[in-house]
Amino acid sequence: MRNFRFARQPLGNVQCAVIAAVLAFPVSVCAGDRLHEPVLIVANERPLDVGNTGNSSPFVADFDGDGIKDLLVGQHRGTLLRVYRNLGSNAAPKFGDYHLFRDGDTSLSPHCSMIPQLVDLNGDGRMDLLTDGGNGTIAWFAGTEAGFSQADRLRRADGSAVRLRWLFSAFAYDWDRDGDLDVVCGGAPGSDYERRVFVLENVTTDNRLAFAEPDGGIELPQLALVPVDNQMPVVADWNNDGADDLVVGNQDGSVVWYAGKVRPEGEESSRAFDAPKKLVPPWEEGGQRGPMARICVVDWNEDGALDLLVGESGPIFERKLTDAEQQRVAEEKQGQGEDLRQWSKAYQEFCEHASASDLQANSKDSSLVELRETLVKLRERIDARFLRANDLQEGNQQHGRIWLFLRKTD
Ligand SMILES: [Ca+2]
Ligand SMILES: [Ca+2]
Ligand SMILES: [Ca+2]
Ligand SMILES: [Ca+2]
Repeated sequence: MRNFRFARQPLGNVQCAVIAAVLAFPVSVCAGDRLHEPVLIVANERPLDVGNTGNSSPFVADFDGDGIKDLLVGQHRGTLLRVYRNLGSNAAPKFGDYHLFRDGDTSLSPHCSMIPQLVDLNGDGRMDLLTDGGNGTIAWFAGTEAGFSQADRLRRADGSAVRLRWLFSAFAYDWDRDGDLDVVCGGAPGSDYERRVFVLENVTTDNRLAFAEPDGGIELPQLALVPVDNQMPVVADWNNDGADDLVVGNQDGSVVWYAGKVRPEGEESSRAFDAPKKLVPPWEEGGQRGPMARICVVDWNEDGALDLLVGESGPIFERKLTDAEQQRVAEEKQGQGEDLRQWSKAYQEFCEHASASDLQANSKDSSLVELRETLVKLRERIDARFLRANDLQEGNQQHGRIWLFLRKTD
């Protein structure tokens, strides 16, 4: 991931346009005294909104490797991940249409939320994608020359999948400072790690990515003072004092900051944190912004100070599709019909061929293997079309917008 913190440029026209566009949407959210009032991220000249069941989860990174940061937005429904390529610049991002990560991948559990982090998890020089994997697992897609591989689960040293009861979120960071990426997790209610942040240590050996059992949980001062459930911790040096801090998004829509204590020179002490400070207040009934603060800490406007992007599971609204979206739905439905016809033809051929051939020799029959592969590919394409069409529905839905809290620098 590129570091966007150090270039200093003034607010560009696009940023001003974002703020201007948002003035049309009255905002009643109070920010902490070091943050500006929030504005909504805009795509195609209207507020970006994943709709459906909301649960928007932002992450900023250079997805396509052109040196300009892009915006990834995970959502819950259909485990979809939107990729908005930045059509502007690093200091003044601008977004239009999105495409879906892996074009509507169906290899993940339908019960997981996409909470994306683009990071080189296995240290091979290519960006990988880390996300919630559903059912207490953590999924990752290894970056490859051609894009990304199918999802795999994070695994223990014995090869079994890491599975943690009611895990909520995962963020890769070298927590123990030994040069490899560990995974900092937030717990969900009802779990052993409720209201806790815990770490899975990277114990990779012989290039086989592996993680240890969770530690006992990080003792955070006054954690109980904030109504934290479903925490989403990220590690960042929020106050730029050289010590890693924890910035934690919470189910109630609040975001809190635990400043890391600066270690004395040369001392390898464990991590310690100051009492939390509230960066963003909880959501309010009847307010503009919803709960479920999934967060990304990034210097959005390249002024040298870290800013905050916050997703939501927002208020209900009636979604209407644009002409372009209606056109896409029609295309997906037509394509699905064609794919289904091809699938049933291939299936018939497969059955005829299989019954005529020696069962023992089936596995070596190259035309049968080919037919089987065709069937699998068609099935994947049909499922992906279904996901994409399902994402474009009208009617009452929850907002899933992205709120930008810019840092005050004066
Ligand atoms: Ca990698
Ligand atoms: Ca480590
Ligand atoms: Ca710090
Ligand atoms: Ca900034």
